[in-house]
Amino acid sequence: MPPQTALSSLLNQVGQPGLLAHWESLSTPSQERLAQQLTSFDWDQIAACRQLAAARRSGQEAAMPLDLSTARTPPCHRLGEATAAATAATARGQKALAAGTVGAVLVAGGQGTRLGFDGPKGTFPIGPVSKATLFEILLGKLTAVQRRYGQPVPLAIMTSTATDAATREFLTRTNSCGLDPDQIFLFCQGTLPAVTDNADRLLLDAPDHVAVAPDGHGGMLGALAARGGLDWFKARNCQTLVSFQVDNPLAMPLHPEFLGHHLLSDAAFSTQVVPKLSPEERVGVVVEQAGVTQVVEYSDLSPALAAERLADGRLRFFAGSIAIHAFSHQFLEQAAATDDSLPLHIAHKKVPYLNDAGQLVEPAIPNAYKFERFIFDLMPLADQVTVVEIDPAEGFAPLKNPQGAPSDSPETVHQALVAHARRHLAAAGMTVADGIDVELDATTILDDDDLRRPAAASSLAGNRIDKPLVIRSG
Ligand code: UD2
Repeated sequence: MPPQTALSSLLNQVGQPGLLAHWESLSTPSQERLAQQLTSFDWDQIAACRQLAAARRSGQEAAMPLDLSTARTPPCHRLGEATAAATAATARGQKALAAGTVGAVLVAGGQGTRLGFDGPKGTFPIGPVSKATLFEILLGKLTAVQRRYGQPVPLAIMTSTATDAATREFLTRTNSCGLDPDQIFLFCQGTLPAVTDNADRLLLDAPDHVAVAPDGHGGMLGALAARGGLDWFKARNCQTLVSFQVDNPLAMPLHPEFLGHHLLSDAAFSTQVVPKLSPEERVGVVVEQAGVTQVVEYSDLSPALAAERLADGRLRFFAGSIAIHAFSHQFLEQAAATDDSLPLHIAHKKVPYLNDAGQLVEPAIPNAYKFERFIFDLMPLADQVTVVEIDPAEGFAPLKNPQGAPSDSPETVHQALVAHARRHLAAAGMTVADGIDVELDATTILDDDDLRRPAAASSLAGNRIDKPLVIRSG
């Protein structure tokens, strides 16, 4: 532990002497905990956070809204169309999967706060019949890919300080949801301290701890690089990496046609979008302006711009990002080697803090700024960006809100999963009685081809399902 004088002089230098307010009353382990945290901070980065907070406070930052006057929605491939380009893309994606050159990154650092769930979101049970968790469904899809193509898909899972221990415990308990533990690289994202809304101070949330928050899913880039994840993928010959979010059990990150469009266009960055139908949908939009493609987050789009429509009735900015991105490994490596390749985003939040009397205050209104990085901000750095539009009924059912909410709730996700299963079973010639929940087993059913395999058919009597059932393939 550095001597107190060294810590005091560091904190004086960076204008935060108040962080040692309780030092004298701390036990030695607590002093060590605080000293460790203070010396691990990147104070240059914190200075950048404070500058951004000052700009937000003085209105300068907000005074520079995005000028999207000449922006448009970029051209999109449509997944599943019967075209020669789609056939070629599918073949290319399948080749990459069979060669084992594709890796995946699952961002699972968020807590289930909005969902009202106490635990990592990935451990939320969502399988309509099996009650399988989000992790089991999403990791199960990698098992299905391996069964089909004969190669494992190396998977990095990003946790945060809030979800890391519980996620590790869950993976141990579930035998890594059926994956080989060597196939998984678990890493914890970084944090950034909150800054008071006068842009002045960091806050203590315990006498021996500065209030910090996860640094956003963009933290994936720095943390993957710093913890050796990019090298880990390289050692496994993963030339393409696909990132996806833990809250979407319908996600199709390894869809061969998506991968194929990415590879055939030689893109550094490709992304899946769904048609945004109403201006209120909480998805960022992919826009192109002056040759640069980027995601504009929903909160950064003015209501008027979000509501503008094209002559054909679609929204002007209709390419809703669902946060499934493919990158070339080389592109991520280059971006990770460049300081500040991802900008900071700022949000005004309620952050509990210790007052001068040492009592914990839970503020009723926002009192501080939190900072995050978004992985999609790498898009403008890519020479070639490829956008692939998917049908949301096939690949997007996000779980964000608690039971009873009108959208993105356990009920709406349940409905979407059951409707998806019923549609595919019908296409395979099976009928499901009205009101019956059915589920396609993620680990054995990759696509309709698996529904034609004998074990699936033999689990049904006369091709009719009249009780809740998980359909498995042989
Ligand atoms: C995100 C996208 C939005 C749209 C939507 C689709 C952003 C800023 N917005 O909105 O444009 O694509 O998803 O569902 O990305 N996470 C971490 N660490 C963090 C923060 C988040 O791992 O520090 C993970 C989290 O576990 C989740 C994902 O990132 O898997 C998205 O986070 P969110 O639910 O806060 O994003 P949301 O719904 O505002």
